Amino acid sequence: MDYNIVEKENSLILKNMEDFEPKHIFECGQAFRWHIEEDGSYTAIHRGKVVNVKRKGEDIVFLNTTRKDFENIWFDYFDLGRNYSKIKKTLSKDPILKEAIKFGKGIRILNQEPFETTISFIISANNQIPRIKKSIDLISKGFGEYIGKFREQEYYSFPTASVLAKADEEDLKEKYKVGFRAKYIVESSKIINEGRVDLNKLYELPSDEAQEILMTLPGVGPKVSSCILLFAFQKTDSFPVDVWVKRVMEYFYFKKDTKLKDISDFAYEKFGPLAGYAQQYLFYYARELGIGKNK
Ligand code: 8HG
Repeated sequence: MDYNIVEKENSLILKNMEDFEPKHIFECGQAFRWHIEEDGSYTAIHRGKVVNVKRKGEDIVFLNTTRKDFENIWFDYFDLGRNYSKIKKTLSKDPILKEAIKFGKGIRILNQEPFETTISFIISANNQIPRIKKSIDLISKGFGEYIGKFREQEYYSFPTASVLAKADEEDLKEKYKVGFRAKYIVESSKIINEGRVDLNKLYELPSDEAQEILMTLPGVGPKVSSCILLFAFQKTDSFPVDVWVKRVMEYFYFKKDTKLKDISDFAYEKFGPLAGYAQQYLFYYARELGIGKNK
């Protein structure tokens, strides 16, 4: 991706960034570890670093970081090596996607940490985004390491598998509000910690093989694994179908109740390796506008 970066006092400025909207990136459903500030900027935490991001006219301003961290960490996290204009152009051939993209035009799919993403989406099953965010926040404060303060808010890293493997299930249920998912969190952490599942291996595998391995973890089914594949491993052909995606797909394409598997097969046929992006524009569009909710 072509961009022009300028360093100014305590900030880095990416000039003329079209396909980058902090609100769309953080609020489109893919991530839970961000905080909206009074000035409308977003503060996020990733790999033990805290960054603040804001749109200012045509530019994107990064605060609380260095050029080195931008190049080593944030470039990859924000998927800046990818040409979203091209993705949007291809997907916009479909008239429904064209509208969804207009709505969420600045979405980028973040490259999040595998273990954190796995546990986060185990927590997401039959859950609501504000509650998912709350549990992840509590877990980080309770089990993670203190990283630092930004604008009076304290930030903690997400704990490692070895730490969560030793967590008490009852404690997770009561104090961290994860309900029935407590045992899945502890069991999956144990399996990962003992190396019975090696998350780092999944980067190199094709989506279906990586998915099969993820689904050996307790609490990880087709939907949860599709989210992990897309949000941590860049498997962009992955098309997670949750309630919102089901609704929006039925509303616009099927006009009738349709099985989850039929929806994801259809999406893969239609969008191929861009299915994951299509899903994200659709999820955000459906959830923000309540599409298909009262059919
Ligand atoms: O980005 C997401 N895509 C899909 N398809 N599902 C998601 C995303 N984010 C997210 O939290 N979910 C799921 O939707 C988890 C939970 O089942 C529900 C919350 O609205």
